[in-house]
Order: sequence, then structure tokens, then C-alpha cells
Amino acid sequence: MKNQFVADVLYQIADLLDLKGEIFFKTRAYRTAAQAIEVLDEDIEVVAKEGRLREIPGVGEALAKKIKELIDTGKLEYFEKLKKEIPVGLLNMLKIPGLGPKKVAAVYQHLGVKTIEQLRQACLEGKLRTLDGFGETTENNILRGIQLLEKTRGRVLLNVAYEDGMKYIDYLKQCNEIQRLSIAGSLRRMKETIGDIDILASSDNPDKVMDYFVEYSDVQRVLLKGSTKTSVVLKDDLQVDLRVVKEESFGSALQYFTGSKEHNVKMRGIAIKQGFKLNEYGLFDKETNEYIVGKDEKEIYNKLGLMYIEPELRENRGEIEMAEKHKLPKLIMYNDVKGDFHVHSNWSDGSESIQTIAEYTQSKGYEYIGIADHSQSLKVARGLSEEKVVKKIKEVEKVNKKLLDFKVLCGTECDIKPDGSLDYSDKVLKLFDFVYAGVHSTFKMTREEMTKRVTKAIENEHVDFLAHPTCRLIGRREPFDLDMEQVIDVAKETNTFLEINAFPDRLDLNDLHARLGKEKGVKFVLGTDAHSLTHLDFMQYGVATARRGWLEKKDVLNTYPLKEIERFLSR
Ligand code: DGT
Ligand code: CA
Ligand code: CA
Repeated sequence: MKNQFVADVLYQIADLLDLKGEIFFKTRAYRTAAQAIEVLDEDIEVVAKEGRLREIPGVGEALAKKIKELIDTGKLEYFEKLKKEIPVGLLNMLKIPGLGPKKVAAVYQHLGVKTIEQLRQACLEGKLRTLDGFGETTENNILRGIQLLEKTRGRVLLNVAYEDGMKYIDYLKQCNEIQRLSIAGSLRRMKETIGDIDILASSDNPDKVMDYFVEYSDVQRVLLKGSTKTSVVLKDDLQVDLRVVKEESFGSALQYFTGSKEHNVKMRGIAIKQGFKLNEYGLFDKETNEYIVGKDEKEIYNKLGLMYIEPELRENRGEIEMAEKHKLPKLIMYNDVKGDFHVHSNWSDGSESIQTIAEYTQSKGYEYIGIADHSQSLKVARGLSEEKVVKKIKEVEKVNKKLLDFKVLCGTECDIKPDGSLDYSDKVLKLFDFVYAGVHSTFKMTREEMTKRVTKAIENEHVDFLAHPTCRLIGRREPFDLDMEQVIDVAKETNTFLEINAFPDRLDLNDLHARLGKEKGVKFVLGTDAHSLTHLDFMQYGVATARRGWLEKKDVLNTYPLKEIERFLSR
């Protein structure tokens, strides 16, 4: 699906036009269209092919033509021209979280700031606060934004790499010369951000495989092409490395190129201690150089006296020691999930009706679905008034009457106010099948204040789940400074499930927090935070994070059958 790609280009055009000081309505057209395409439940390529682009809100004839060009060629001349008209440093400044076109234009016009480095200097020297609408806080926010940008530079979110990688794999599967094929690297470990995509193949005819590899339609340019390694850059600027090895080395190469580097270093040390040598070609006798195993990953781990270690655990965080003792957890599996609890319907800011969501998720194989719309104060997200809550509950009952072997649970994502109180009265909270509590505004608080706010909220007896506990947005907003140990302790005392929000920009709690929670005996709930049907597929990134946090099936509410869910929620 190219939806996100097209939406991103349109957002960038809107920013560029703002920068150029274009008239307001033109800019708005690009943003409206970008938003509509982002949550579109159809593949934009299909819509384009069937000539239905103009049915998308905000898309007129001219814009439809541009979108078509973008889909067909991967490029848009208008966009390229626009970029050339504006100093490239200003474009880079737009990538700083929290810095919009208006502010960039102001620092450029009044201070002559043209690059991120100059902007950093100007902030440090306190020059921005001399401008209208800027203050010391703005300067600090910009400095923090620059830091955040530098941390994620050149990396993409997991879902972007995953979709690109799977599409490439589908293409490579058509190549007759390839025997076995796998994703490797950080993508196989399902890390929250990915630097580049690594793919491994085995073949007796590597040159033919490489020829086929570079012929892929999404390739922008070839960086290097050899018979063991070829690297290309895709049209969305993501790099893909392909390695081709012989069948007998496939397992050892997969082990090597899956990483992490830290995991591999430890593995090689263990091999040496036992009189072996381990590299991407196989496991060898240290003295005689005789090949021992290498066809399959499992053989290698077992030969070294280790349990097989799932890719998501390979970070050298104690997994090798546990594998030696045969004490690794049996991780939750991707198909263990029986339902999602964090879904927004068109009663608040989601794009689909409850009925449509129910039918779709049942066809996906779920047993239940939890609809958690926003609460009354969250006006930007069309939060539900108390009267509307009552109406919505009736609607859910109506939908449930029509469904067989499936249940819609009516919940809410209730806002936590700055003082830790909740956005609905207890009387209203009691009406829901389940209650998520979550922070949605006033993020700037001290560690003590924020910890108090969150723990007070989950101490309310009607709250079942804590939504996206740290509120981070990867690459855009830092997590709260929370006393996570204390939050976990209170969650345990109050039987509150901590969410692993599966939305790829969030993945919140993260893997390390999940592991800490598990060690302290707290339980978890997975939620996609879906606002459209396609977002429901984000569940796998939540499961990946749970696996990276060493969680087992029993630690995660969504793996339980409906009966047990209802028993828990009625307590
Ligand atoms: P990324 O791409 O930054 O998200 O992270 P990775 O883990 O995919 O790293 P990448 O693409 O540089 O290399 C893929 C794997 O290859 C890496 O996880 C382990 C292995 N590898 C690469 N370079 C080295 C190295 O210098 N030493 C060792 N032991 N392994 C390496
Ligand atoms: Ca990689
Ligand atoms: Ca790589």
C-alpha cells in the first residue's frame, strides 16, 4: 500500500506552500487530502487504477493527476520543483518535531537562519525570544526537537520497513533461482525503528538472483551489486541489503545477519569456549576447520547447548544465559490474539461504524472487539458527551443482537485530567464494559506530578486499563518522565492492565517496560488505537513488542477467550 507514502508527500507539499506563503485554501486542500488518504481503507493504487481518486475528500482534478503521477512513477515533478525553490536547510528544519512552516519562515526572514545548526546556535544564544510569538520555552522545545530528530535520523518506523520488506519478499518468491528466503536484521527482530532492511536468500546461482533483485519496480537506485551482497535504495529512500549464500550456510548466515551484533559477539565467544568457530558460513571445528552444522539456525543453537532463541529476544539482554539454563519463556505468538480493545469508531474520531468494525474483525478471526471512543472533554477527537454514551451503549446492544459467536464490548478511552481525576463521573464510568484511562494533554509536568496523576487515575475502581502509559510518539515526542516502577506497583495492587499500544508511532509501553512489568507480576492489554480498518492490522507490532519484552500468552489479556474476559471485567 502506498497510502502513507502519498499522504506524506501531500503533507510535505502543504508545508512547503505554507513556507512559500501561499494562500491558505490551497494548502488546506493538500492537508485535507493527505488526512483522507492516511485513513482510507482501500489501497490508493487500486483507487487510482479504477479512476476513483476524485471520490476522496479534498481531491480535485489537478490533485488527482498529481497523485496518479506519484503512484505511477514514484515521483512528482511539482513536488521536486517546489523543493528546489526553497533552501534545503529550511526543508530540513521542517523535520524538527514541533516546528511548523510559520516559525521556520520567521527565523529565516528575521534572523537569517538557514540550517539546523544555525538554528541550534540561535536558540543557545537566546536570539529566538526576540521574535514575536517566540519565548524561552520555544527555544528549549526546539533544542529538544533537534535532539530527538538526531536520534532517529535515517531510521523508519517498524511498520514502514515491514510493509516494504514483505512486498519485496513476495516479489523475490517469484524467482526460481532462490531456494530459501528470509528477512534478517533488525526487521526480523521487530525493533521499533529500522535502519535498513536485510534479506537473506540461498541459491546456487547468485548472479541471477542479484539481477532479479535489482529489477524490482520500487528500486530507486542500486548502491552496489556483487554476487554475495547487493544493496539498493527504494523509492521511499529506505535501503535494502540482499545477501545470497549456499544452502548449507543458510542457517548460520541467517543467525549472523539477524543480529543483534551484541548477541552475535556473545554467541561467538560461547562457540570458541567449546572448541568451535562460528561465522556466517557455519559452525566449524576450531582446530580442523571441519564444517559441523549451518543449514538451520536451530542446529547451531542446539549444538552449542542452547535452547533456540527467538529473533525478538536477540539483544544480549540475558537471553543467552537463560537459553543455557533452558529457562527461556515460551513467548506469546502472533496468532494468540483473540481481540482488540483499543478501537475508535465513528462515534468519536474513527472512520468506521461499530457494525463495520465488528464484521471486519470477526472475519479476521477475532472473538470480540472493544470499542473505546474518546471522552467528553477531548473535543478535538470528538469525545462523547454523557448522553451520547448512553446512546452508544444502545447501539452496541443492537449490533450484538445481530452477531453470532462474537461480541462487541463497549468501552471508553477516558481522559485523565491534570489533577488525576477522570473525564466522566463514576456513575457514567460504571456503564461501560471496560474503561481505559489515558493522558491526552498537559504533557509537561515533573516526574512526581505525572506519576501522581497517572497512579491516581488507575486507583479509580472503574478503570481497567492504562492507555499508552508514557504518551511517547517515536521521533516526535519524548516519553513522560514517569516513575515506571511505582506505576507498575500501583497497577498490580489495583488489578489494572497496562497497555502495550500497538500503533507503530507509539509502541507504548515499550519492550523494556513490558519486561520490567512482567518481572513485577503486572498484566498487559494490547490495543491498536485503530481509527480505520487498516489500523487494526497494527496488532502484530504490539505482539512483537510483547515478545521483545519476554511476555508469555498468559501475561496478555487479549489471548484469553471471551468468557474469561467477561469474568475479569465484571469484577
Ligand atoms: P539497523 O539496520 O540499524 O536497524 O540494525 P541491524 O541490526 O539490522 O544492523 P545491520 O543492518 O547493520 O546489520 C544486520 C546484521 O548483520 C546485524 O544485526 C548483525 C550483523 N552484523 C553486521 N555488521 C556486523 C559486525 O560488524 N559484527 C557482527 N558480529 N555482526 C554484524
Ligand atoms: Ca538492518
Ligand atoms: Ca544492513
